[in-house]
Amino acid sequence: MTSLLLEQKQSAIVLTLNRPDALNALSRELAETMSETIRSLASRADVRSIIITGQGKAFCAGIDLKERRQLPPEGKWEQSRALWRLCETIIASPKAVIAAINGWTLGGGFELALACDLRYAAEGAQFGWPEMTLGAYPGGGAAIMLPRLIGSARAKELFFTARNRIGCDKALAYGLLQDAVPQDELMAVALQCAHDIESTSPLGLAAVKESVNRGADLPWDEAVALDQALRRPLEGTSDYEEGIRAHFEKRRPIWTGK
Ligand code: CO8
Repeated sequence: MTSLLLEQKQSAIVLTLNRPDALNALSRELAETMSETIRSLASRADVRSIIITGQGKAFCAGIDLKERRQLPPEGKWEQSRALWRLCETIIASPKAVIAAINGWTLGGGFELALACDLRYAAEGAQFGWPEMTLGAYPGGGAAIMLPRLIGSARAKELFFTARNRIGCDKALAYGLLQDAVPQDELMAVALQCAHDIESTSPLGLAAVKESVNRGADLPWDEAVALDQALRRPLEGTSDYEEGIRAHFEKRRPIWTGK
């Protein structure tokens, strides 16, 4: 049984973590396969977004602890690095990456969701950091990503306290989710979002994603310089002309990514 399913739905690729018997825990192999798959989609003009979801009752219960306990220290480090490389690959992808979160979203699974650009959850999803009670560390980048998303005080509360497992209400209140919807509507909502993304230009989306991801933590002048450097080349592209032409011709633009 393959641990990662790939299905194309119009301009979206749905990647489904398919280890339901292990609550979709991330083995090193699964993390590396996901990274390679997401990287391979970067140059696909027919793909505008990637939806990540989980098979069964979990989005992802974190790093594979059964694999982890068998590994020597260097192997444990490599397993953690595979997870962090997966998060970096998602953050660097020029595609919009949407998490469609069902059920348990723990540790590395929460980090996987945080690395995505947009997060929709099924009501009943649970989020948390078990590694804080396992004597470990949220090593998939949560200590970096979470404070940037929700502020350091809230991030510390989630890391430090017994309240480190939260439901959708709190995740919504903290701005971690775009929305929480009934389970049977989750994929339709994620696909609608993917459909909405189709109307934006691919080059513009990739540039604005990079500016938001990198610019937020730069001093103002550097952020402006980055913003201008990303924006300037777009103005010479045929998609830029097409966007304006389509506006005046009152039709949907036909993007080429050039
Ligand atoms: N790894 C491997 N197998 C898992 C994992 C996991 N993370 N989580 C669940 N499973 C397996 C269970 O062992 C069980 O398998 P089996 O049937 O063979 O015993 C099966 O999935 C179903 O699980 P449960 O029977 O436990 O299901 P419940 O509904 O009773 O409980 C829970 C669900 C609460 C989610 C429970 O399974 C649980 O606590 N799982 C562990 C969660 C966890 O601690 N995840 C790891 C977090 S640490 C992490 O991700 C680190 C990221 C960064 C790396 C940096 C260094 C730490």
